[in-house]
Amino acid sequence: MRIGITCYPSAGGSGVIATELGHSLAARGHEIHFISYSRPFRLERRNDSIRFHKVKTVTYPLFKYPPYSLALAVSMADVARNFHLDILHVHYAIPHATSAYLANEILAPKHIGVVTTLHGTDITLVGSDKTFYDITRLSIEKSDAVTAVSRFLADETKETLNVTKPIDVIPNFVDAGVFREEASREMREAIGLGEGPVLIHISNFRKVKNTRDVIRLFAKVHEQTGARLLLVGDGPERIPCRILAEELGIQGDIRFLGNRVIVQEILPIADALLLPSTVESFGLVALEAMACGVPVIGYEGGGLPEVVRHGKDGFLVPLGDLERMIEMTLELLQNAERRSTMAATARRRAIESFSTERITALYEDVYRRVANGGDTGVR
Ligand code: GMT
Repeated sequence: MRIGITCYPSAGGSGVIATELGHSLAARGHEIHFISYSRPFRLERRNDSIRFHKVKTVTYPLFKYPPYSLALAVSMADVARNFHLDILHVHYAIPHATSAYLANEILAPKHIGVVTTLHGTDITLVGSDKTFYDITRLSIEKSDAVTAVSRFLADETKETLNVTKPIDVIPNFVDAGVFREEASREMREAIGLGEGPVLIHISNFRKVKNTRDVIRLFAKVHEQTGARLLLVGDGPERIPCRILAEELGIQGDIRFLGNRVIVQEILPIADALLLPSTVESFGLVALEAMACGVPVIGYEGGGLPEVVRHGKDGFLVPLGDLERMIEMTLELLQNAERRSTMAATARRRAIESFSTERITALYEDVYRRVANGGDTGVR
């Protein structure tokens, strides 16, 4: 098939999944066209059947906000027409599903099948906000198929946006050949870690990630175990975290590593991943950690329990119960046997339930269903 994919190209789970799906579909013989304002950060130049189409916006003194969504709609229609796309798969509802809807209005009476994948914050934070509510709902209803990365997110979308459209649950995936258990001694040394346990947190340091809980937890756990903490990523909460670490006198045992594209080199060094988000629709980083044999410790809300099974692949505690999270982290770090059983179980689950091949096949089923379901495909 000829498939157009639109996603946010910057670092983030939805962009990672869209890009890896593109790689995987291309490897299975499909022709892939990425359409976005810049090249997705993990998009490799390794496959001739993947092309990138840059959306150009114009600036004009009248435009306080350049209308990217409109330029994207025009690019989508252009690419669909010129490359005879069968499917347009958009990741993140806002504004991508809306642009796809407009692209079809441009192409009418022809119609290209639109598959919208919901990733989380497009519904739980942004889409349900009054400003975008109506347009998010409309764009979802107008998609030919809608998928969500967890059952939690599918239910949440139906409930908060009053959506009637059926939503397929297709979980995220990980390449367990890339995310592996072997930790590199050199990397450990390069980061300046001595012996002893290591905790890791990876995120975009937004409020929803509760990164200050990571620092508070670490202060207690460090006291009893001498552990080190790796913080990967950047965002608005990074400086407040630094300040808090200084106040608690633990800044010397924390490595702020900033944004890293190749997290698979760092993840296996850790003994546990801390993910105390208020809500994660899925928690892709948790799955990546599991593939590396790193148990996950987090709050039990949202879609995280669909990925991490409490007591098997890690520990999930009630939202806000930091004391319990500290206890669980200590239990894990102080019990080598328990940790290694969990590590093996977590990796096995990542391979068996969330493999790239298995999940790509689920998306292919949706594409086929949409492409065969009526007047779809631009010829
Ligand atoms: O977590 C973020 O703020 C980024 C966001 C994104 O769109 O990249 O992540 C969402 O999509 C990921 C990929 O499906 C999920 O793994 C994350 O759980 C989800 N984030 C939230 O629900 C907060």
